[in-house]
Amino acid sequence: MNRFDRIWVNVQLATMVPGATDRGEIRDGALAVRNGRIAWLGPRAELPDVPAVEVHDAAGAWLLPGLIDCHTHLVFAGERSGEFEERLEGVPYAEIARRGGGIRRTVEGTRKADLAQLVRLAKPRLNRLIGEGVTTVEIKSGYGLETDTELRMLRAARKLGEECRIQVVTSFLGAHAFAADMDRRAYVDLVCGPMLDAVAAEGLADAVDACFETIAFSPEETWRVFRAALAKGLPVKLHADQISDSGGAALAACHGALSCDHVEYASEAGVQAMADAGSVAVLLPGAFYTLQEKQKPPVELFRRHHVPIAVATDANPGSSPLLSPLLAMNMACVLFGLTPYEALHGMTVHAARALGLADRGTLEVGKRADLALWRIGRPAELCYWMGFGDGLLVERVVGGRSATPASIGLV
Ligand code: DI6
Ligand code: FE
Repeated sequence: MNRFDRIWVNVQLATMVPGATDRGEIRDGALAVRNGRIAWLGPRAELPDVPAVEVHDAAGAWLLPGLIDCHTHLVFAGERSGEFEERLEGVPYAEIARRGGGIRRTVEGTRKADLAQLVRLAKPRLNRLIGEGVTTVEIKSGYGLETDTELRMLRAARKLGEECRIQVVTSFLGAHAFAADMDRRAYVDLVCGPMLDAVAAEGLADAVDACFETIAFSPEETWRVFRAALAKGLPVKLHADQISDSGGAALAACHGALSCDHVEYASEAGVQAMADAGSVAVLLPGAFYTLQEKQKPPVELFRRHHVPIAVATDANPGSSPLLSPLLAMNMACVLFGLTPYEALHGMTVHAARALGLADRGTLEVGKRADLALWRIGRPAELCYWMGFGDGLLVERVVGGRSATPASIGLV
């Protein structure tokens, strides 16, 4: 066995392997990295006698897979604090949208921003995720609602990945809302035709998302978007059953969706369909909290039908201005009743699955060496503290290379 690039010793390992004995925890362990991948892990006493370029004494800290935020709208211009005030005064989200607020307000600002501005505006938001140990982030389009801006948003997302030492997965969300200046059919024709053609031709999207709701895209319109995506070889995911049981989960599942997101109103039939399709339920407690929703997602049904549960920030200027993955996990526990370990699986192994990524999300030999080292007494602490994430992070590693915020200039 030839040399290792790095070894951590005197470290507690939380592997995040679902169903592992002792919840996948290895005390007084060691983990070795070679060529950007995990090469060995286990009890320190069993560490093979192999030379390493660097050996790090972790002083008893906990090593977990880097966090994965699998649902964000991080790229946009402007802010909507005014609507926040209106909602606090009792104006419903749908009424704000009817008045031309909501997504369309952000569309106006995003269309006016060039690529450099979109990157500059998103970077501080991304820094917050990085400061809490995120090593992979999903970023959607959806604030252009016309081809040039949708493309510019996805290019900005890719550029952020290059500049900030984080893995970025992109989702085309042209079907986020309807453009104000064309009728529904014309807009769906545009999304399924020229827009998706341009996105696919430039390789800008890793998946296609849509918003299926009574106040958004209909079943037929969503079918059209999904068929067009699958015809391009792109997997699909869906904002589903967020404010009503519209059968979104079942519709997404029958297209083999990677994930169904929000799903507060998912029915047992929809959950069963997700289980049959292997779709992940992505819970977005930041939107539930911000919109003061009352209907919680059917966590007990997801458990009973063995539907993997992921957790994400849904970072966006309207329904979820949340930029703390640790607070998202705390909310998933407190508001939705997840256990801390379910929430941790939700931002590691299940989040990877929601993005169709099998090469990350657990500490296992062969997986990407995307890691986060934490100064905590037990993994559940990551779901317990609120607003202290960057105080707990000791080191962040992307592809085997240290990428701690200070070391990459993100402070
Ligand atoms: N559901 C949401 O919570 C976001 N989009 C969606 O379909 C809201 C995005 C925004 O308000 O800007
Ligand atoms: Fe969203």
